[in-house]
Amino acid sequence: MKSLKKKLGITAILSFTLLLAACGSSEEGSNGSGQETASDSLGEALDYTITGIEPGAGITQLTLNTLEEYENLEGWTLLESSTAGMIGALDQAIKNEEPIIVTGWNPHWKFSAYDLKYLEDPKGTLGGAEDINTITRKGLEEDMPEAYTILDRFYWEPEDMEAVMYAAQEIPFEEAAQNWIDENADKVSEWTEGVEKVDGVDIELVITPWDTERASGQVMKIVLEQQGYNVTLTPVDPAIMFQAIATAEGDASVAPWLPNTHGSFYEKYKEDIVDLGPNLTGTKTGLVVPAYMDIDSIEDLMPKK
Ligand code: PBE
Repeated sequence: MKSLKKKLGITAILSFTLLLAACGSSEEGSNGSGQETASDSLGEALDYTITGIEPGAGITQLTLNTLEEYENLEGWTLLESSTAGMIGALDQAIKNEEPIIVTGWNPHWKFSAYDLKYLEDPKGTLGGAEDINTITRKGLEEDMPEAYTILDRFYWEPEDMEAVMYAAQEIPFEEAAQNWIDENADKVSEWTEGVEKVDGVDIELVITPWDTERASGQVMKIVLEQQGYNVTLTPVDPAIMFQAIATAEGDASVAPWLPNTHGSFYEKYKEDIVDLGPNLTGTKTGLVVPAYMDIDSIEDLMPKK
């Protein structure tokens, strides 16, 4: 798919070369102690490696916890790289019909580009099904009641977010968000109805750097600009995002994935932020594999020999 190719920049190609180099060739055969199962050879084929994304992502920490919690994942490692690197490796594995296990989430276009499935997570150490919440700094309600009201009302569906994300594969996020707002004036007016306009008040939105939040962040930026605000949108790692809101360096965020993916940051800062609840429900994070792989659960994986 053309748009996919566009997304794979130099980083993806580089990471991907490294991944291939790291993988080596895997031999089918005896393990020396008798029978070798399909699961054993899967581990060998993958070099006992899960292909991950950015070190600062919530899902990276959850996956490291997962490697600790499941005894059968003894000897497995997480290869941290970038979202583009993960997608490059996934794309290449699927082209070659090879196995791969990635840290994945939705909404994400990889689920419409490829036939993928989540591995069952009986211990529940990965995110599972969760929400994206809106948080603000303390005092925002008093200082900027108009923005606070809009942020508090902001709620949309996964299909809305996906519409912006998918459009943004071909056009800039700003444009994709503006088009969505133009086409969904009724939804937007539910958030802004009766709210007074302001005259050039500065507000700082803090988001994370993934497409899901680039979509929601851009939409909220434009909605607040139409209301008269000067909006800055700053993408940072999840840990910094929570810290920025807790220390009032930033005013609000529409990006926390809760209760699990960003749960540890939330616990750390919950006394110092205001949680306005979900702006979207129905996200998911977990380990993701191509549907052709003959494995359904994390527990099907075998420890390294
Ligand atoms: N994600 C997408 C992020 C949140 C949004 C799942 C890659 C994370 O793991 O922090």
